[in-house]
Amino acid sequence: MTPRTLRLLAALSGVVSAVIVLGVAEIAALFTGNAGSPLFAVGSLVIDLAPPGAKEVMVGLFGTGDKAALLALLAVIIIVVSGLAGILELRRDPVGVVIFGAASLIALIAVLTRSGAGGLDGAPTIVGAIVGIIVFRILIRRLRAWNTTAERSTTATSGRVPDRVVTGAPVERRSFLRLAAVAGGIAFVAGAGAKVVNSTASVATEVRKKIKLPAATTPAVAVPSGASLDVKGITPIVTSNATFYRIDTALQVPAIDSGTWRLKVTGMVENPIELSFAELLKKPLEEHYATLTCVSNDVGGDLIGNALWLGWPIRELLALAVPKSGADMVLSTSSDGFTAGTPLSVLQDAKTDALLAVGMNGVPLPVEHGFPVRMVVPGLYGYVSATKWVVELKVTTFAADQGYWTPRGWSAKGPAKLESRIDTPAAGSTLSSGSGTVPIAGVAWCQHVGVSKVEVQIDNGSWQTATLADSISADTWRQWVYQWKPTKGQHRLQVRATNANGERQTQTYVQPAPNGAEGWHSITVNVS
Ligand SMILES: Nc1nc2c(c(=O)[nH]1)N[C@H]1C(S)=C(S)[C@@H](COP(=O)(O)O)O[C@H]1N2
Ligand SMILES: [Mo]
Repeated sequence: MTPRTLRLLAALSGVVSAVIVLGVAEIAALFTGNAGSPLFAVGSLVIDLAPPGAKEVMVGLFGTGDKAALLALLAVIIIVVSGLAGILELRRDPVGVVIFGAASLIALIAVLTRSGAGGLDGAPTIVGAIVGIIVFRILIRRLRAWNTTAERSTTATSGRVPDRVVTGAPVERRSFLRLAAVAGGIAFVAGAGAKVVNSTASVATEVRKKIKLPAATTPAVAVPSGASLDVKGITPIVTSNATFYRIDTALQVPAIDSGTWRLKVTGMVENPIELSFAELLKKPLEEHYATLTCVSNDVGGDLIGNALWLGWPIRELLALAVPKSGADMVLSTSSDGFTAGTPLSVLQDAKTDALLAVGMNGVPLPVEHGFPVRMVVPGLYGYVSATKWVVELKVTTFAADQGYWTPRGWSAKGPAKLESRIDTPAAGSTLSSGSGTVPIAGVAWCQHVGVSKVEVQIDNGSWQTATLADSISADTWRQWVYQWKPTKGQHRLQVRATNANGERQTQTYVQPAPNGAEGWHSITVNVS
């Protein structure tokens, strides 16, 4: 066997053993639940430890694509480290075993430091590591045996056909390859299957199907018929659950059984409260339309949606808890450890429909949007208010506590900013000048204040006032349209909005970090 082949096979032994560690752990996690999955725990730990700069690289507040990228990166690291462990173990044992042990220990720490993890959650990683390391040792031993015999047979045959019989040692070779293929193959297939089962939030999905939400005691205002403009390509006034943007740090969606869910109100309160889902559904629920935006939404971006939320006003819950004087923040915590710091005054304000929401567009919250309960606070960006899978509200102070994104470079407070967006025509599209007028249309929003005016500018022309659709409420976005008579050539279309306080959107571009993007959305179109 050439040194190169030998090294390659040693590396392969390492990688196969890593697959066994993870596969066995994943199978064991079928019994402990997803929290026991080392891959999931390490990935989540990396997300939480990522420095603010890395987050910018991995895009915004972690969209779905970033998570796939993160998992791919983890896979590469695992392959490199385990391959290296194989090579080193062959050269001098137990160096490789020590590397495997250390990596497993890191995974174990990641598992046990996850929010809500219990001691039992460490079991899959330990079982996986034990099985993987045993197979690893056997593989390396068999590889050595194969190599020794191969060397001997090479020496023995060197006088005759030196270049062809290098692989010799059929028994040793077979016993190595068989173990690597069978153990690695089984661990890979069964582990991948278990991973799928572990990551589908099946408990929550099943429980959710059986829930029947009560009707709202205070129904939402009806959507005025004039709220939706008849323009092709404009954003629908209400966003469907299926198309509603999703932003969270959860590598896998938390699966919560609403039957065992509890919300604790803690901290600076006279009466700590614990609330079950059944108790919550018995409260006088209200339904409100509200437009939710992500602070990462760039000018012209689509991290925004408008839905009908059903829930219990948070101010009523706080009134029962009775906050102590001096408190100025509510730190809400998700079951997965995410936190948001919301001004107490906003949550207590009688004019702000801040909800402990259980319903979204007429159905129980979709699992990925926070089932069974989330917060929705009109007028604030999601990262400081819209905690999904919420399990605790701690009444506290901005001086004493910070939400998840604050130490990561985002402002402690995040009121949503006035913005507007052109939906149609599409940027870069080509229109024909023969078709009379072309609608330039889109949405504008300034949650909790409202939009009073939208203007459109073509090239360097004067600003034209667009027609505003009716608004549902100040908490929701508003559609607008301007009928344009295009002339041949390339044109720049620009939009700006004015809010109900008479403040106009500022022109200077400001990037999303640390407290939301600013600037006028502009696009270029061609007219032929
Ligand atoms: N548990 C949890 N809740 C969370 C987040 C999160 O990462 N974890 N992200 C927040 C952010 S940044 C936004 S913009 C909104 C997005 O809610 P959506 O995914 O339902 O659109 O959820 C908020 N609630
Ligand atoms: Mo966000």
